Amino acid sequence: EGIGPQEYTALKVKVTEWSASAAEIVKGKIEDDANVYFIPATLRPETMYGQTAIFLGPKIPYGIFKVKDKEYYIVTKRAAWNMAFQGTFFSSDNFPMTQNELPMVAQAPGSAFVGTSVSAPLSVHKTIKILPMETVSATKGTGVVTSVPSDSPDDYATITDLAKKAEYYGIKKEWAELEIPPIIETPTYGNLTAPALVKQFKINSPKDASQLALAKDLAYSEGFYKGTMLVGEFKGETVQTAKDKVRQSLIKSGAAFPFAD
Ligand code: A2H
Repeated sequence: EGIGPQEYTALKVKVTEWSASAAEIVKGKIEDDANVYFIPATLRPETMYGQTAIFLGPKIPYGIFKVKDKEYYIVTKRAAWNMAFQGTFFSSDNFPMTQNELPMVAQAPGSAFVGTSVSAPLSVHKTIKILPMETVSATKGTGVVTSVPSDSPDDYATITDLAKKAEYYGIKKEWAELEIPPIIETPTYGNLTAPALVKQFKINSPKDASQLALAKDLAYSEGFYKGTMLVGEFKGETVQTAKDKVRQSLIKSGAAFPFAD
């Protein structure tokens, strides 16, 4: 972490129904039959079966960028600019010279999209919701984070807090209470590594940064070096071998693309 560029997997999470405020924002700017995708950047593609929500920073501005005919991505402007240099959505003849030339059709804070329904590749849940996460960094990845509470202590702490204070966050409690499916078995923490660690470290809030950093390191190394897949195409294989296979499979099917930060 922090050394050299991160090689993420950028996942295409499709909008199926806009929240009321998002519907207002896209009105007249996006064709009714266009496909719009939120693009979370992840370092754990093998956990995508366990996605239960997509997190946006409520105060962070997100752009809706036209990638090609009838296809749009929602990411930070900074991420769209990075993608431009990685050939994600421009051919050489329409390459933007400045950030202002990016094909952005609308811009809104994350809060405007909360409640939007999306369909995430590989998730056991057919539909998941856009939810707010205060700790999202505007300057990392795409600014969009997919929530995998089974294996990410940050995600588990956030989803627990959202369910506890649903009214305060202006969401429906059930959006934060989708079933958490076990994805990876580890010898020390069982099949729900993140909830086990959050409990062990007595983490009560997503802002408990130092304890979460510890839990995150343990979850990552235990999962990567000792984990076994419980679901999906590579069920029974070690995480070490399955990780890149899941990634390649997502990329090959067009559900994801490589993204460096
Ligand atoms: B990971 P690194 Cl299951 N702000 O994906 C905050 N967090 C962000 C982010 C942003 N702008 N962009 C990406 N991330 C998260 C899955 C996952 C992740 C699991 C376990 C651990 C884990 C599901 N969430 O990350 O600082 C994303 O969450 C622990 C490191 O660039 C991404 O991978 O190394 C990871 O942080 C990238 O963090």
